[in-house]
Amino acid sequence: MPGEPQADCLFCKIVEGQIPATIVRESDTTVAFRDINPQAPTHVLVIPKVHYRDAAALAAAEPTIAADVLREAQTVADEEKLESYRIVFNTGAGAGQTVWHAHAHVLGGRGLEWPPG
Ligand code: IU
Repeated sequence: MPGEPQADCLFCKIVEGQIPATIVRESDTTVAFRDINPQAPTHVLVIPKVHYRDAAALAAAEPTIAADVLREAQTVADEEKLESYRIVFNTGAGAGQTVWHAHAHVLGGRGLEWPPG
């Protein structure tokens, strides 16, 4: 069922505390944790607790929770004292998405080029 935990989803396991993660924030609807393979001095992922395969599916089904993810990502940027930063939702394999549970990347602490690769 859309939104239900998926047995084979690592991010659902992080939500349920079944695998460890360095959690920096948690709300009723979201969890934020440090990326295991950071691409910048600050690299935090913000995920909804509900399972949707990508940001588009989350926004369509649960727009309020999608807004929660964005607000939490902004709060992470504030707490990390990032002056310039990027909040990214890689959506689809061609855009580099590798984990099929919606997530926002919060990247900062170094110069970020535009356009991204
Ligand atoms: P992507 O946008 O789907 O490519 O991002 C997935 C991210 O999840 C990527 O940056 C991984 O390093 C990160 N990640 C993680 O932090 N912890 C994990 O257990 C796994 C992936 I699997």
